[in-house]
Amino acid sequence: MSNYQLYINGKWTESTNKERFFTKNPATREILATFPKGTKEDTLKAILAAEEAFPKWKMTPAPKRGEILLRVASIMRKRKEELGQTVTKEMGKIIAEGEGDVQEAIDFIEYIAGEGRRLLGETTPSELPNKFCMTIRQPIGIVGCITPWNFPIAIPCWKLGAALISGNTVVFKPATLTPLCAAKLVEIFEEAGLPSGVLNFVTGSGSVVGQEIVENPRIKTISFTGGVSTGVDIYNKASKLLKSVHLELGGKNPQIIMDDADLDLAIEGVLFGAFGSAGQRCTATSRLIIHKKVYDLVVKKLLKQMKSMKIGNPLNPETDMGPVADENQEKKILKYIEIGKNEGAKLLYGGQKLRDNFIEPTIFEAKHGMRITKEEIFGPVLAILEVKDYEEAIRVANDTKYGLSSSIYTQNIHLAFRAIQDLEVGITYINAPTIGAEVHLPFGGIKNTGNGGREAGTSAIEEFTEIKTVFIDFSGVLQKAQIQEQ
Ligand code: TXE
Repeated sequence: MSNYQLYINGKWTESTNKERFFTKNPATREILATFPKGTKEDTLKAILAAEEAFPKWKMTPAPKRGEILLRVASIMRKRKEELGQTVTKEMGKIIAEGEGDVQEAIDFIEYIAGEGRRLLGETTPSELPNKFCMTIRQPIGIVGCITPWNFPIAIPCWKLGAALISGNTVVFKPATLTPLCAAKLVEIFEEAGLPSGVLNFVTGSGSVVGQEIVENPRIKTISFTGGVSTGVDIYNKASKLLKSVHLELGGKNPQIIMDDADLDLAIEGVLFGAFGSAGQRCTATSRLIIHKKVYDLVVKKLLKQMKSMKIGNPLNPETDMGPVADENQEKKILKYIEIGKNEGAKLLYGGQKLRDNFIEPTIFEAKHGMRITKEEIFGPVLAILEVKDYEEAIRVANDTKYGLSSSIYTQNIHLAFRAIQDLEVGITYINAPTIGAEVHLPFGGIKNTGNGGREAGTSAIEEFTEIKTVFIDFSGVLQKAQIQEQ
């Protein structure tokens, strides 16, 4: 077991606090490593280090910044197996998904490294002669990245990669459940040659380290992924300082199966979407909306498939679903299973705790409007709903306060295109599950899923850059826009 430190100004540093917390394997309860409970003073040190490093990093040509990121990706590739295992041991998702988490990070870092040779602005004609107009992108300054535990390598890389290529320096606070993945990532950035102070890493609680990141005026932008109530709290506090805040919050993602769908494909999709990572993805399928003509058949086929799902050791490649992330997740998910039963939803499959942190994949036949069809459970619990036609399917799908991902299975091209138009979300899949983001496309949602921004793709750098508009007048005379010469 290792005892990790904070990483401030290019050095692994002791906290001002001697207290430590553990990170545990949710499948075995084995303690994996210990970390300092970072303090306000530690966070301030990290912020000052980032502030000092900023001018030089900002002036480092973006393609050079990209070269360091490419080295990060290359080291991650070499260590992919070990990192994948760390994800699985620390967070509990099955090993294929653990390695997938790492691969997503590699893909994004490679993609965003190339952005160092773009960081595109616009050029446009001026309304006046001999005048040139353009926009350039500039870094914002010090940014705070606060990340969750469900993608402990990929989500930090989405944020760190985009922040760093844009020329910002960073204070990074990982989730308290998954600091080991984060620390390994920081070691990789160090090994890749990132200059001291450009990336600073402080472990500890949201209410101490997170709060200082949010409330310290030196930090200009906050990038956060996590729960809605935390996101709203951060938004309220940071907005008082006019910080820009990017929030990536939850989902209540529907998969629709129309009567003409390839049912076997749709069922394969929902199993992957609902029970992958034990349902602990913001894009997890949590509502299955089925056309009445195929409802009984879909349910029958689905339940048959469920029986062959293997729950157990997530490091075993044969396992389909591992544990949930910790005892709080377990408690919350079991509470929702009780809520479902109490509000009259019919338990079709699962519903039991198998052992500590292991919950059976669970399916309820529900009525639209029940809490299990509205609130994010963030666990392996699927609510299925019967609808009479496409219009009702869309009405039910959209009647939620979230708006992240969605999916429709149909062979009817008219319905597919209507759904693209009608589903009120940030992401729509046709004939594919609600999960499966690709890093070169924007990721994010509407309604309570966030506050309008998108991560990944070309949108990634928007979060971390300021636009400067530039006018160059080479006429040699004073020209006045909007004011007519007499
Ligand atoms: O999230 P939190 P938790 C949802 C999901 C899950 C629930 C709780 O429903 O069950 O959130 O998970 C830091 N100021 N999602 O408790 O609390 C915290 O330390 C600043 C959906 O893990 O939102 C961690 O680093 N920071 C989600 C990060 O915020 C604070 C993924 C997220 O923690 C803070 C994860 C504060 N006051 C959870 N309080 C998704 N969209 O994928 C906490 N933090």
